[in-house]
Amino acid sequence: MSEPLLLSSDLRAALAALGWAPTAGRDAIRKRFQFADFNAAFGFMSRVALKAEQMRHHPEWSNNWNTVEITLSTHDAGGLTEHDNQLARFIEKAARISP
Ligand code: H2B
Repeated sequence: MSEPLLLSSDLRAALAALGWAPTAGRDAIRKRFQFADFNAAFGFMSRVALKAEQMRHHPEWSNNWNTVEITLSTHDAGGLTEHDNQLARFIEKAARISP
């Protein structure tokens, strides 16, 4: 399977407008999400985990009580691709429905 092309600057700008910041030293984006409590944070992670497994595209992430930090990049392509754009958009929706 060939990897998708690296993401266009327009899509990168759109993700930046949603709060996804470029990371230093590699072609990836990151964002911190905060929830009411651990239950909400873990519920959010569960929804994202199921989607990631379905997509076979997995976030690099960490959780500390009500906070989830997520980095997205396509390892096989060595940078940001449409997979990251799709997963970031799903993550935005999942964050909106998590209390
Ligand atoms: N996730 C991410 N973020 N990037 C990848 O390149 C990637 C992945 N590759 N999840 C997938 C798994 C691949 O290793 C398996 C074999 O599908």
